[in-house]
Amino acid sequence: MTTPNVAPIPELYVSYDSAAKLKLEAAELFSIDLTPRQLCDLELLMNGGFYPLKGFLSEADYNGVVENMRLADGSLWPMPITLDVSEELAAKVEPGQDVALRDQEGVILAIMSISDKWEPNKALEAEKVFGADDVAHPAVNYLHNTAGKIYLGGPITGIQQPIHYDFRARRDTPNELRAYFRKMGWRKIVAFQTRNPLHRAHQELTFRAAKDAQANLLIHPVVGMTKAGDIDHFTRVRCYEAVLDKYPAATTHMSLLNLAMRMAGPREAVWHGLIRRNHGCTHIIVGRDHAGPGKNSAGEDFYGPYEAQELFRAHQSEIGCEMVDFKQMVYVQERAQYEPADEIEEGVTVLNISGTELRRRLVEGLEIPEWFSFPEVVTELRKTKPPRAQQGFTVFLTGLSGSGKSTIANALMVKLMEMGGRPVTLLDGDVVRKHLSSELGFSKEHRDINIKRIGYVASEITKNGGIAICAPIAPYTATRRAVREMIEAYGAFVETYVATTLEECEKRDRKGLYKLAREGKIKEFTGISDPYEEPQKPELRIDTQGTDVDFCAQQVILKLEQMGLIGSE
Ligand code: PPS
Repeated sequence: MTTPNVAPIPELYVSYDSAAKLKLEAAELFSIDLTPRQLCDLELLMNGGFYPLKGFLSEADYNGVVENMRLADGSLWPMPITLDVSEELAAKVEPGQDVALRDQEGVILAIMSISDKWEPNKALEAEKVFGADDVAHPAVNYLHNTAGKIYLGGPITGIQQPIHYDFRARRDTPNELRAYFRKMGWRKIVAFQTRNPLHRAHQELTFRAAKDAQANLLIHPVVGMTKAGDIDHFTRVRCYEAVLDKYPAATTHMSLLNLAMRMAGPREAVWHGLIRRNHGCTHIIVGRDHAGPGKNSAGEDFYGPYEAQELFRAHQSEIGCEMVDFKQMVYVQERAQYEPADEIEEGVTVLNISGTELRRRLVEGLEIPEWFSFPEVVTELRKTKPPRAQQGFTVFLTGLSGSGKSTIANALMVKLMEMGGRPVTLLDGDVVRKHLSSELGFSKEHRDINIKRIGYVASEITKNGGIAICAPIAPYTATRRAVREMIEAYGAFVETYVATTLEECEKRDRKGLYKLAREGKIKEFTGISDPYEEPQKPELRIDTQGTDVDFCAQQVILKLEQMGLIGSE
């Protein structure tokens, strides 16, 4: 295979002088504020990480990519890189128009010349690209519940790179990496893609992969967007830095990749290969279940364990980056060393700690042996993952109006305050509507905004080690899920369905609202003239009928205890 890192890769940036001028002109244009995912995509579009793309996909390119992983000109590209916007925004722009693309602080990063505007068939995109139209897949969920309805496509003129304040020295554009490899005289480079901390087995396998290929090693972790619940990139980078010292000096390099992953398994592996080729790598390690999204809604894997490797192999020559098999390394106790799992004779003792077991040990503050991970890595992980009983969490009570959410929430708050240790904040439906959401009504759109505000506040409380108790109606599954994702990035989310029936709520009618709703005097009333989607898999379901508040609150306390969220530290 030729060494792809000898020449620079085309970027979409204009020269420094033109950029200043263009920026002034762009200030006059209609602006689009990019979402975090679009910002990640834009960075890699502009710096050549997504070469040969010249901008967000046009409709013809999009159709080709969705259908058969090819741009309209026939080149291989597996992932739709699309600029999704709301219908409202789309109505304000037309093909032929230039728009300014800004980051979340309003800094102008690029100009896009809109060539296409269309409404995509998202169900088809989900089926073809991600393998199923199932919102258990994080990218499909994003597609249906976060992404806008309309796509804009067109070439990009890059003005400046997105700004990063963290780990600047560790971030490289494809051309910076290519230049580094040239300077070091590295001709063969194996990339290791990861979104997890490296433990000893990873260090052994990457080292061995590079040795076998007689190549240098690039640890190339994703720091853009990974899977909800992953360890934050600040912690991970500190862990990677600790592991870097364990490789022989001058053979290994680490660089951070601001990619927004889609967890698309096979297609994602091909995409990762193209991105690494663009960054000057000649090889990439692809393992079992590469970029796997977890289980589908039927509890099965979305992709076969080796599907990613198969698809990669089928397109390897076009990708321009060779696949290196991920050799699973296991620890052999008798010989006190790591060895490839497929080379071990019968009868020896193989030790392993699964990801789930590691999380359990971290959560419960238990020992993590040195043969499994480097002590420096464990120290970093423990700093961000203190035992559960010291972490923040959110109890999210959902149910019909008058179901008893507020009463249980108040009793729960008092009990938790009595226990002490963590600050407790109650975000009751009515109270939130008074202080945070006073301008909102009860349309679906307004309810969603209201719940996302609650979710945001609760996630901040959780992040900072407190307890948030929320008690809104929160009638929509997708919105509750969005809140769960926000919170689970920092701590536990205890969805508690207060399952009082509509008949019972109406019978109690504590605020007299049901009567008014029946008379049509209150519109869009949950349960009467507006939907309530029952939680299918809440952490806890409380039937309030025939029980008193104290007992209901006690059930929550017991659940928290069972989850290790309260109790001994
Ligand atoms: S939502 O859907 O989660 O945003 O609703 P939430 O903010 O929890 O609602 C708070 C209280 O508003 C009263 N109320 C209504 N509820 C439902 N539908 C309509 N149309 C409505 N209008 C007013 C109701 O008393 C809710 O309080 P709770 O504590 O749930 O009884």
